[in-house]
Amino acid sequence: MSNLDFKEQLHEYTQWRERLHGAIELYQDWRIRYKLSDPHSTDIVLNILDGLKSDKITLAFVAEFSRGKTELINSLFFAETGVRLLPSAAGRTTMCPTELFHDPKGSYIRLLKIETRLEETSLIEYKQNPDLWISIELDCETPAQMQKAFKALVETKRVSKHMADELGLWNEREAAEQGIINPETVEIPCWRHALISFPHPLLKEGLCILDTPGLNALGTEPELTLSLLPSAQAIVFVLAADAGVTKSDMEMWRNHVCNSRGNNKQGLAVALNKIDSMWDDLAGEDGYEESIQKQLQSSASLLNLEEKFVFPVSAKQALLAKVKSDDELLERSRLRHLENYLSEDILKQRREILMETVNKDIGFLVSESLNLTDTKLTNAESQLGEFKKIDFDNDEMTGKLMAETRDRQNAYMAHVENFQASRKVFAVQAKKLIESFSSEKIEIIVARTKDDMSKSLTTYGMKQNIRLLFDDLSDLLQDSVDITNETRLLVKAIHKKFQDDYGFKEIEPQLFSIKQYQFELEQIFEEGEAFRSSSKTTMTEQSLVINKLYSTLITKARNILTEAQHDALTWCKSVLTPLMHQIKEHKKEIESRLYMLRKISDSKGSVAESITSLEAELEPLKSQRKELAMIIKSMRLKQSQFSTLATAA
Ligand SMILES: Nc1nc2c(ncn2[C@@H]2O[C@H](COP(=O)(O)OP(=O)(O)OP(=O)(O)O)[C@@H](O)[C@H]2O)c(=O)[nH]1
Ligand SMILES: [Mg+2]
Repeated sequence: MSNLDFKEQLHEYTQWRERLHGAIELYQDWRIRYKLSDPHSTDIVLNILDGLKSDKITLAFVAEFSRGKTELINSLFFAETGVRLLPSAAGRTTMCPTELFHDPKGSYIRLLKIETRLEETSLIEYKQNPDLWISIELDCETPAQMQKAFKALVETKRVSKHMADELGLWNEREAAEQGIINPETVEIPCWRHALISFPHPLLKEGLCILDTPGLNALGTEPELTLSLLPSAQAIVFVLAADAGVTKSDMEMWRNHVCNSRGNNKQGLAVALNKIDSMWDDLAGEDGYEESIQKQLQSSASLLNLEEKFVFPVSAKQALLAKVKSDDELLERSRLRHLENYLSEDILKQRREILMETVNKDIGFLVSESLNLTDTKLTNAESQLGEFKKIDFDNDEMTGKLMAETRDRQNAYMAHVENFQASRKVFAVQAKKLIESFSSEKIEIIVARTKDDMSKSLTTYGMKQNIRLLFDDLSDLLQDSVDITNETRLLVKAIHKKFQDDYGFKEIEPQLFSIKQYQFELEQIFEEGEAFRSSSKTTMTEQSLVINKLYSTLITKARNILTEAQHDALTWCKSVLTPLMHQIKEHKKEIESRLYMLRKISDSKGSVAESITSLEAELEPLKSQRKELAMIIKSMRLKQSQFSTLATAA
């Protein structure tokens, strides 16, 4: 498979996403046209549409320095420029995490000064403020100019040992291992982070690439391990076949790669790079193959990963082969297998994840729309059937029907009153639920631990405070669990009442659950634990790193709780909507029945006319139902949710 195939697959994926977006837009139009939209469900639909529009596929490349990450990125994605676009060389090259993507606003390199590590501002906040970055414009027509501009990524400078220490970039033990003892100055990267935007076809399709420097950067930049890597769809961990799995490769794999996936190995692949260096003239082709297989097996076993996710490659051969259009060399580089995995498996997984979100958020709304449309159609059909059978010349019979319908109307008024009363009770409970996530409660906890944190004199003390923070946040969520349970019971009881007492169609209310947020909170705590206990951070008293870890964890925890509150609010506002729709529908049905009966009893001659008009009313309902069925089909939602669909299309 060539680079073009990855491009084609990505293109196909983008088209699929656009089709799904189009289908959901059609559904939203349908809801508006048939007056079935309400502000909260519209919010849900618009959110999904936004998410689909801004969806990106992020591939992260992680490894110790000099394993060949950058060379691999060049060979996978940028070979057609004909140059080694991103700087790759022996020794430490890439000095700061680098994100490559396409921003329609322009082509640039943005560099964030290393000194910003001293500020409390998070990377996410910096990203929202381009003025705080050094910006270099890119001339995308000339790859050579771009190649030159990219040299900025490897810039370093010398600063005093004190300054390096303050920035969290001085490691006494590591330096001693390299024979550096008490130096006056230390070499550090100039930049903390780089953002590169240019209109490469793959990047334009929504691909983002994250190139990272070795363990040093990961160990000192918690936001990278805890935010950027977990949000990547795939992480390619690069090993050098000639070096095997070293101690620091292992540490990185465990603490930064596996942890960032919450120990779920989905979307992880290992590139066993530099296989060309294993070539031995004396051993020949068989010996070469044998040593690659041996290295593959031992790497997979050490990393505890299935062998099919380990891809032996030679990035160097692949880049050269692509630039020189040498098919034989490309075959020898074995890049094709890794490309296949990225384009097929990763894109397929992403598709499934998106579909799951759409099913979860839109599925419920669609199924409610379908239910309501079905009810309307069935009612209209049975009313027509009934009217056709009635002997309208019999005044007594017509009177009886009128009286019966009026009774139904009175019963309906009772439903409405009952519904309003239930809604009031629910509103009180809902308020309690939403307040249980209130940001004030969170900020009190954060302020308390922050104060303790500033008083901590040791790294150990600071770490203990992080634990306390999470214990308090977990307790807060536990309170919400109890309130959520009460609320769920209430919602179930309201629905049961309308079903049992008034014969309403069964509605399975969507129930709010906070398990997901508890899980997410636990997970970031575990990731934080792993990060703080990784040997890189325990080796030295890195208060700056711990402080950064603390603020990264707080930002993440705050986001989770804000999301929980937002979801609770949306849920509270929309959970009774299906019931309300049924009540409204019921009202319309009774009114139309009364109207017809009155019309018929006033002028007996128009019975046939009334039946014709009832028949005519059926047609628009049928087409409303048919349109919906087509939209559902084009969305390809999980069919099990729509049991009546088969009869409609
Ligand atoms: N023999 C051989 N050398 C390679 C291969 N891939 C990369 N290299 C060399 O290994 C060195 C390091 O490659 P880089 O791509 O800069 O490695 P990196 O992982 O990005 O390193 P840092 O940016 O320092 O973290 C360079 O001299 C490359 O030419 C390969 O497949 N075979
Ligand atoms: Mg590099």
